[in-house]
Amino acid sequence: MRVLVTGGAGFIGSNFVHWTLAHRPEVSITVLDALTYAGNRSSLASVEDRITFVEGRIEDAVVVDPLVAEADVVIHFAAESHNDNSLADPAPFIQTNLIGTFTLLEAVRKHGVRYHHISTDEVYGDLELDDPHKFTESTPYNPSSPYSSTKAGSDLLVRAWARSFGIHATISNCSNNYGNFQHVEKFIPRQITNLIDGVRPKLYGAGLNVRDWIHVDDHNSAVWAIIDRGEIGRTYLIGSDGEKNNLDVVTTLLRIFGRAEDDFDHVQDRPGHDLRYAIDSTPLQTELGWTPQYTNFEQGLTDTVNWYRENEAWWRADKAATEAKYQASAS
Ligand code: NAD
Ligand code: TDX
Repeated sequence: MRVLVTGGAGFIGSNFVHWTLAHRPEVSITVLDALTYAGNRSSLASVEDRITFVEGRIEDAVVVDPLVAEADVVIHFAAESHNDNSLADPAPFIQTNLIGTFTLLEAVRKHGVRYHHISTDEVYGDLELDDPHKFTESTPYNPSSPYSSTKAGSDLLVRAWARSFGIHATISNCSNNYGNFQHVEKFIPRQITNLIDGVRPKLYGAGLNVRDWIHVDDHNSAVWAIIDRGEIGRTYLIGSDGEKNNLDVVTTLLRIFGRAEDDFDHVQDRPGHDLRYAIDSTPLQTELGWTPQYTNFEQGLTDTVNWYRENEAWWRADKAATEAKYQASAS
């Protein structure tokens, strides 16, 4: 099987490449990635000789068309992925998440190639803290930010191309991922690298916002379950019952670092900050037989802390630039 992985130099895409090479030796992988600020070629350094890497943009039909033509499956991870950046400048989100997805869809339509679309639970908006319902595949779309609205728009393009043109597509909407190779702009690696540098973690607002954390390897094993056994045309929600509020995550990290549990700063809240996400992944578990492997969040977090401690060369160059960006948007 030949797979085209867009965004394979990013956080989840690079983990997908490593997971696939470890578990699916029959698969040959081509990565298409623009190496934006979020793409890091060194995330693939240990497997460079086992994959084909193409540097290019998903909006570029001239690049995309021949790569799709020679693939059996396209797995589309590439995106502008950070909410805070989308508030500072939405333009790249429109370009990559909407125009880029459109370009890929046109190519899979032309060449009749199977397509899997990676998306987020943020398309459903947010839940009250005491809402007994979680997101399901029939929850109405209600995105809040420029990031989540462009992801919602890209999902709707996929649904329309499946219905109108009969492309063979599936969609997955996953909750917040954590693990190795995540950019230091994101919540967990930002706080881990702050703590390594002796800087206090930064919590937006009161820290009561809830995210449904899943280890990136569990996300990627679910993606393979959908590619292998998913029903064409369906949307699957991926989550592993990992709801935690941000304050709990910060205090767990402080404990792992042996620091006092109040050794953090409250900083200005994110505008429009979604309160809570929660996924019901029952169909994935009962119909496709998927089960998450990382059920102990504190252990998964400890492993992730150790990875950032041991791989400072991977993140150090991005840290100062990322903090400068946060500093500029706060002033
Ligand atoms: P990321 O920002 O770490 O990586 C994105 C990758 O896409 C980078 O390598 C970047 O260079 C590449 N890219 C960006 N624009 C491109 C373009 N125009 N053409 C080609 N390549 C381009 O993102 P991530 O966190 O790994 O997220 C991957 C996917 O998973 C996204 O679609 C995101 O919406 C989705 N998702 C993420 C999470 C999460 O918690 N991170 C949760 C659910 C879904
Ligand atoms: O410094 C911080 N302090 C803080 O309290 C940062 C960067 C974040 N936060 C909060 C905001 C959120 O409630 O932590 C939570 C997680 O923030 P992010 O890591 O920015 O993730 P989120 O906005 O929830 O979106 C993530 O999950 C869904 C990914 O970035 C998306 O790509 C994915 O779709």
